[in-house]
Amino acid sequence: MATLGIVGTQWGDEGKGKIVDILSDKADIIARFQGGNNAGHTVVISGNKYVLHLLPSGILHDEKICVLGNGMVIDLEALINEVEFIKRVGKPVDGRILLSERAHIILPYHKQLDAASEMKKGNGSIGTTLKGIGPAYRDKAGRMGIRIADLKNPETFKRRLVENIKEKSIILKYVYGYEPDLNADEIYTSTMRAFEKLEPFVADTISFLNRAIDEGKNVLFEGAQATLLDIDAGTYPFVTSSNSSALGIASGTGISPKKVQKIAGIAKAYTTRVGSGPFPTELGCQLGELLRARGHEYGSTTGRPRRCGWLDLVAVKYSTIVNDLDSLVITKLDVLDAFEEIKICVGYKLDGKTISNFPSTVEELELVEPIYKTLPGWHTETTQIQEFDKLPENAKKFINFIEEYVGIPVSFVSTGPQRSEIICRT
Ligand code: 2SA
Ligand code: MG
Repeated sequence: MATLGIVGTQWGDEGKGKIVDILSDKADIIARFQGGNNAGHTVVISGNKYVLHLLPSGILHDEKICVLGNGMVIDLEALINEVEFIKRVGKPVDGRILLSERAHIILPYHKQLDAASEMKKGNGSIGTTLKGIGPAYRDKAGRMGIRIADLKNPETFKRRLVENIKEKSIILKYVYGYEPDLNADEIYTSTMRAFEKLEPFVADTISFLNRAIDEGKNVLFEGAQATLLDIDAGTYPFVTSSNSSALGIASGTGISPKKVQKIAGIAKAYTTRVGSGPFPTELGCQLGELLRARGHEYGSTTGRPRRCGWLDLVAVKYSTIVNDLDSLVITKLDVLDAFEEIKICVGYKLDGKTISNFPSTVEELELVEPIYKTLPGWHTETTQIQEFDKLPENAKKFINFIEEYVGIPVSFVSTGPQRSEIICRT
């Protein structure tokens, strides 16, 4: 393995958690490089469901080291709760979690600003998870952010906190019309108390990861959200505020791009999106509801119903190029078991012309009409199948069609939430 990145090719919730969990078996280290507790990665082991928001999915393997990289934004309380949860389910944590001292922290004003900004946008809201992610990254880019390392120096932290509270109070009051609820002493005390609990995990993860890779350790980079939610490559402004494609691996872990050897992209056999923004293959009808019901498509962080639609290969092909994917993993194939026929978007119509590229603006993407290829369904349960050759013919045709269109191999096909429900083709 050496170094392998795992990223979503759609709008998130492709099942990255399960795939990272499976591939963690061969890894020594699993590193998250962006995002925060907006993510919801679900792993099912022996019928028990674990939903992780901040810790890499490798945490469920006792002996693996899990890194929270410098590109992440950390809600300290959320991290403490997750560490406690991992301890409660009987997994060791000591020496296994490394929290980058360069990661930025999410403070109460970030959450208040997230809510205020979404409220003000009204119908045009992004549909964020309200975890304060955008405002925390805005402070990072604006050089106002507070990092984990700043908490080691209480004087610096206090000074920066007071400066931030002054600024944010004005914004909350005069831009958004909210009476700010920000008490510097209370925030200082609760943050320092939380930091005390997390201090044993704090590390210089850039040095650690570079050394580990040079020593030949196997490192898995776990993306959260996905390529179409990437701040640069995604459907801006309906994106998250980090580089959630492979573009973020180097900057979010502090390693050179030369050190990432392979990238695998995860694609669901259909498409979902949670939050606002264009979604060309969205199904508003009963078929969309059937996908939602069969795929249990509800946000694992917020519980919001996810929008559902057919597989969009124009989008997946675009992600393949952006990430220079080596292979694809197709997940949730079993959700399609019940369908008479299955549609796949193979092009878009825009202003009467056929296009095969993914537009750069949401205005154009709102206007495109999907061009579909219709394949016959297979009406057979695929969940117990563990060999590709044993899949129904039409399911094989579906996978082969994806491979041909995208031009890279499908290395795994996932047919259910359990670890064992996977077809490995490598
Ligand atoms: P944010 O909170 O600023 O990152 O929101 C910006 C956009 O990014 C989307 N986003 C997500 N999309 C899919 N899954 C995510 N994680 C959770 C899950 C989400 C949930 O696994 O289901 O529970 O609702 C995730 N996180 C962020 C978000 O919907 C906005 O469109
Ligand atoms: Mg998710």
